[in-house]
Amino acid sequence: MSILPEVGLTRATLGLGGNLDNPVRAMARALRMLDARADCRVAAVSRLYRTPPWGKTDQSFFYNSCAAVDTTLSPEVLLDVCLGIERDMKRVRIERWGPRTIDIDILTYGNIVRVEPLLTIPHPRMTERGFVLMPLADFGADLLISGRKVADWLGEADVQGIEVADENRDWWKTA
Ligand code: PH2
Ligand code: MG
Ligand code: MG
Repeated sequence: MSILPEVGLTRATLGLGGNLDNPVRAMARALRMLDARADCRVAAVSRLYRTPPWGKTDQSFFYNSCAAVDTTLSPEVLLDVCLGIERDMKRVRIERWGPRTIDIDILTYGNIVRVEPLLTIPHPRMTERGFVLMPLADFGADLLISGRKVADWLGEADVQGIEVADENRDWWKTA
């Protein structure tokens, strides 16, 4: 990943996942839709992971990934864009933490910290989730979250059962 975004751009990181229909294709399409926008550029993408369901365990394995996006959008508008992509892709979500076709979460936005009902940054549960930390560490191991590096949070996280499903960082360009 390039060290710094261009002047005027803020680097946000996103967590993507899904476990219904074809989540890999859904994540790939979502990343391509973001990259195609004039106000967003995908600066880094993790490897692709297959992960055991977290929170609600009686459901299918997920596929997860993370991406860095350099953007001129504010956090609120970036969230709207991500929710719009979820909607365009006809996101199906049956229940909280349950099966879904695609989920796009803002993990970080520059180094801002905010707690708001609709958007808390950093993502409040990211430091406990191996399925977020492991892909994020592929390009953001030194990123600080609440004063600690992603790599350090990852060292304490439960990563049991998480597997790399595709080593190729360009998986999203073709899937
Ligand atoms: N997302 C959830 C709940 N549980 N488990 C895995 N493995 N991956 C996810 O993306 C995931 C989850 C709610 O957003
Ligand atoms: Mg989520
Ligand atoms: Mg979400």
